[in-house]
Amino acid sequence: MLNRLRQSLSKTTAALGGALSGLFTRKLDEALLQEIEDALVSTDFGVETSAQVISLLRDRCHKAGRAGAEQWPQQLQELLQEMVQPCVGSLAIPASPRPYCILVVGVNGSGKTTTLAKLAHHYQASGHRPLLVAGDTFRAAAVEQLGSWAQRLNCPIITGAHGGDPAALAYQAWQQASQQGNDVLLIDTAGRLPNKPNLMAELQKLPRVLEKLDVTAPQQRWLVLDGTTGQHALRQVELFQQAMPLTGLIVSKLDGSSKGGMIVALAASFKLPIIALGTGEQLDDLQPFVAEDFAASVLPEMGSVEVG
Ligand SMILES: Nc1nc2c(ncn2[C@@H]2O[C@H](COP(=O)(O)OP(=O)(O)OP(=O)(O)O)[C@@H](O)[C@H]2O)c(=O)[nH]1
Ligand SMILES: [Mg+2]
Repeated sequence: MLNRLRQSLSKTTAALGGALSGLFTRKLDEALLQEIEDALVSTDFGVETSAQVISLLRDRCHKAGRAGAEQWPQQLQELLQEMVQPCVGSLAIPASPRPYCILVVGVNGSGKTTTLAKLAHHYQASGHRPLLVAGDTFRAAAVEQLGSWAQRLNCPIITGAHGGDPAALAYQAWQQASQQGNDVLLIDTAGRLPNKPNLMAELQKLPRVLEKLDVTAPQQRWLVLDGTTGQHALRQVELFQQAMPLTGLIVSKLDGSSKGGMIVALAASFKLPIIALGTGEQLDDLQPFVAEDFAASVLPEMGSVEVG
C-alpha cells in the first residue's frame, strides 16, 4: 500500500525531496531553516504554511537538543504527518440514511467526472449499489463521458434532458434510488468558476432540492481539486465553501507534475477532511489519504542519511 502510494505520488513527492537534496546532511541552524523554508515555498506549501512549518520545526528541534539539530529530517517528517493527521478523511459510508448522497463539485476540468467513476468503482467493490447522476446537463460530451464509465462499470446512471435542471434530475435520481435499492447516489456537476454568482446559485439549488426528500441530504459535498494547480486550490476552497459548506476534499492528478506541499497547505488552512487522492486516469487510481504514508512519501529514504 505504501509502495503503491509512493509510486503514484513519486513525481509529486520527488519535488520536495529534490528541493531539499543536499540539505539532509547538514545540521539545523537559522541559515538552513531559511533554505528549508525556500524549498517548502517552491513546492507549493505556500508562504504562510511554510512559515508555520519552519517555526514548528525550529521549536521541535530546539527541544530535542543536539540530536534535534542532526535529526531534523525525521523531525520534519513527523511534523508534516502531525499537520495532516487531523484532516484524514474517509470514503466509508454509514449504515443510514439511504440513499446516501455524495455531491461532487469543482472548477472546470478538475477531475470531477473521472473521480465520480472511481468512487462508483470503489463503492461497488465494497458491496454498495451506487447510482450515477449525470448532473452536468449542459455539455452532451459530459453526459457521454459519465455514460461510458457507467457502461464499463455496469453501474446504473440517470441522465436528463440536455440543458435540463440538475437539481430536478437529482430529485428524480433520489426517488429512483430509493425505489430500486441503490444505496449511494453519486452526483456529477458541471465545472464552474466559483466567482460567477449565477453558476454558484445554480449549485446551491441542488442541496436545497434534495433536502426536501431528506433533510440531511446531500450527506457529502466534496470539492475536487486539481493537484497541479498548487496554491490556486486554496482560493477555490474558500470560494466554494462560501457557496456551500463542504464536507471534504479530493485532490486529483497527483500522479502528474503537482508538488505535494499543497496538501499540507490545505490541511493547515482549512481543517477539512481530505477524503482521497486521485493518482491517475484509471478506475483504481483513487487512494485513501493516509497521513503516515503521505509524510513518508514526501520525504523518502532519510533513514540512511549520515549527518556530518
Ligand atoms: N493523470 C491524471 N489525470 C486525471 C486524473 N483525474 C482526472 N484526470 C484527467 O483530467 C481530465 C479532466 O477530467 P474530468 O474528470 O473530465 O474533469 P471534470 O472536472 O469532470 O471536467 P469538467 O466536467 O469539464 O469540469 C481528463 O482528461 C481526465 O482523464 C488523475 O488523477 N490523474
Ligand atoms: Mg465533468
